[in-house]
Amino acid sequence: MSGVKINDVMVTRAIVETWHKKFLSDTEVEVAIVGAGPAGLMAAYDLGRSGVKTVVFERNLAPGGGMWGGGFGYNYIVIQDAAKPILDELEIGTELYAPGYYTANSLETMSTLILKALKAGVSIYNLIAFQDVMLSSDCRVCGVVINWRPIEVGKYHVDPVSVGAKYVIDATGHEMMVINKVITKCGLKLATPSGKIEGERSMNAELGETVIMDNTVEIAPGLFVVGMAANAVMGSHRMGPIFGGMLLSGRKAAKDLKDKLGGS
Ligand code: 48H
Repeated sequence: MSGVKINDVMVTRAIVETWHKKFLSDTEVEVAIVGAGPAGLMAAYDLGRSGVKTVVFERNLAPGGGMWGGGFGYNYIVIQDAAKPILDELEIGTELYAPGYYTANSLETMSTLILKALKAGVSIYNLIAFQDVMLSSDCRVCGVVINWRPIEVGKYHVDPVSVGAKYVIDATGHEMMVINKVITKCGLKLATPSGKIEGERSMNAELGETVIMDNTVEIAPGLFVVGMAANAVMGSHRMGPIFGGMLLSGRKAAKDLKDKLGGS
């Protein structure tokens, strides 16, 4: 083979220095998104392409959340009319199954979302777990506290680090990890009927998909909620493997945030 001889140590230095440089530039961002599922990545893509400095923290090795497995482990998802234009815009193939029901390959859909978000300038950090929020003295969420996922899994006593953000998005799906933290540790009142977590309701895709946009709100000062977490916190229904609402919810949060950031 021609060209420069490969030096093993140079490979190490290239990776470590490049990662550190990137991470240092991401310690203060406009929007920090916790969870790289479809809702979080959709929001990330829209924010990134609008020039909003956006970072995504995902605890798993692979971003993608619950989309890879489609429904029942069959790697296809269903999309309804309202969200079809998003797949067209992203050049993701769809097939009309019946009026109002499109199928899309879950691998194509998710890999496209990841790629589009990255190409839009979003930083995605995998293997990083959200552990806590940063709270300002006037009780506003103003960043995230993170640690390496293997440290969390190993239950090692290693203190986490903080990343500042003007806004944080809880995109952690059914688990609502960020919201749970602000409820238990910050005592913040949520923008829900009771001020607390209402809790997810059983399957009803029609109802679940109808209300998800209304449920996509600033749920506590500085904290937005998208996707399945939005329905879970508001006491709305789950919807199974129809994914249009996840994408529409991510897009709505990005729009609301762009309006807020533009105005601030
Ligand atoms: C870092 C974390 C942490 C943490 C979790 O579950 P997701 O795919 O979420 P959504 O809302 O984009 O999509 C929901 C959809 O996948 C789904 O489950 C549906 C439609 N269900 C309907 C039904 O009836 O069941 O992604 C959330 C992501 C995952 O990748 C997690 O690993 C990640 O968040 N995450 N990342 N730190 N502490 N907790």
